[in-house]
Amino acid sequence: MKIFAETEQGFSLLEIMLAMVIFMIGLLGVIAMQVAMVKGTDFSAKVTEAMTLAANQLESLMAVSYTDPGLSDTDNDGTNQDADNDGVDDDGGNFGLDDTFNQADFQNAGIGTNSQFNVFYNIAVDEPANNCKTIRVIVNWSEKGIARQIAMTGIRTN
Ligand SMILES: [Ca+2]
Ligand SMILES: [Ca+2]
Ligand SMILES: [Ca+2]
Repeated sequence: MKIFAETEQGFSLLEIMLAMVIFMIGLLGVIAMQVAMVKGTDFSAKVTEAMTLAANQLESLMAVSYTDPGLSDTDNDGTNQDADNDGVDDDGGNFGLDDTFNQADFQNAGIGTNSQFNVFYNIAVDEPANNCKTIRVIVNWSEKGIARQIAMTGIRTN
């Protein structure tokens, strides 16, 4: 009887340690989940800001006059690149539309929250058809050392 009473009384050290380990594992799981959620919201906030920056840039370029200096192919890699008029860049490029940094027609580096976004845009003249300009806005930023980029394209008619 006394033996029964002793075994039923409380938890053994092993049981307590086991319970603590299970609790810790559970806690770590919760922490990991929260970290992942914070990372997720942080990333989507950046994507949202990048898309807003791109949309604003594109919107202002859609609003200016067709001959505005801001709508020029400054380095000329998006003009007269399609002599056979098939919509494909004859020298195998992409009318310079995907260019960033010094290769881009325009750049506005270090803007937005923490100056972490770079906005670029390129103009292809008479693409995809004559009297049209293709405008591609690219926004890039670095996410924990990984380069991220979004792009938005618009077509202006004369
Ligand atoms: Ca260009
Ligand atoms: Ca071509
Ligand atoms: Ca270029």
